[in-house]
Amino acid sequence: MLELSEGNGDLAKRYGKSGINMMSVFATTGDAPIDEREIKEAFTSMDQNKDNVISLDEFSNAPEVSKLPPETRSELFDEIDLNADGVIQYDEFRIQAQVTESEVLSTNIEEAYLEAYKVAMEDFIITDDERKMLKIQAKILGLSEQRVIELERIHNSELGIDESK
Ligand SMILES: [Ca+2]
Ligand SMILES: [Ca+2]
Repeated sequence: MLELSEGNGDLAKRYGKSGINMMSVFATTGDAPIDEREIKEAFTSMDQNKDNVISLDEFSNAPEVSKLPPETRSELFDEIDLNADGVIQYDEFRIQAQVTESEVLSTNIEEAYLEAYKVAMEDFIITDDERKMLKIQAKILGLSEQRVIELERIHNSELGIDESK
């Protein structure tokens, strides 16, 4: 009865339990950035009595939330209710959606790229083939060239590698 759907199970593996719970609450698959309109729509559909705040009952009745165990529902609710007044204001909802999205998405995507980069960098040399593989990886993950450069630089400086040629 309280089992997550199969799709959520897959995402949970990718994002971790709390990540996917939050992501599904905000009505996003995590495959594309959330925009403000989607956040507003998710909020509006949850606010059943249209008083511009979401009560715990309204929150629990939301389709994605109702799949969760009751204790998880109230944990999530408390997490979103930043000023702890017992209802979720739109600002709180939007902030949490954006924070969650950026944390969950960027952490996982960037970690996935860095995993590939670490493998390629095991011998501290990126061969042409490895560079090709990394470029494909970045493309699949939707990372910009600029971000890839930054990530590699951060990683290298953590390893104490001087990149200057
Ligand atoms: Ca309401
Ligand atoms: Ca609140």
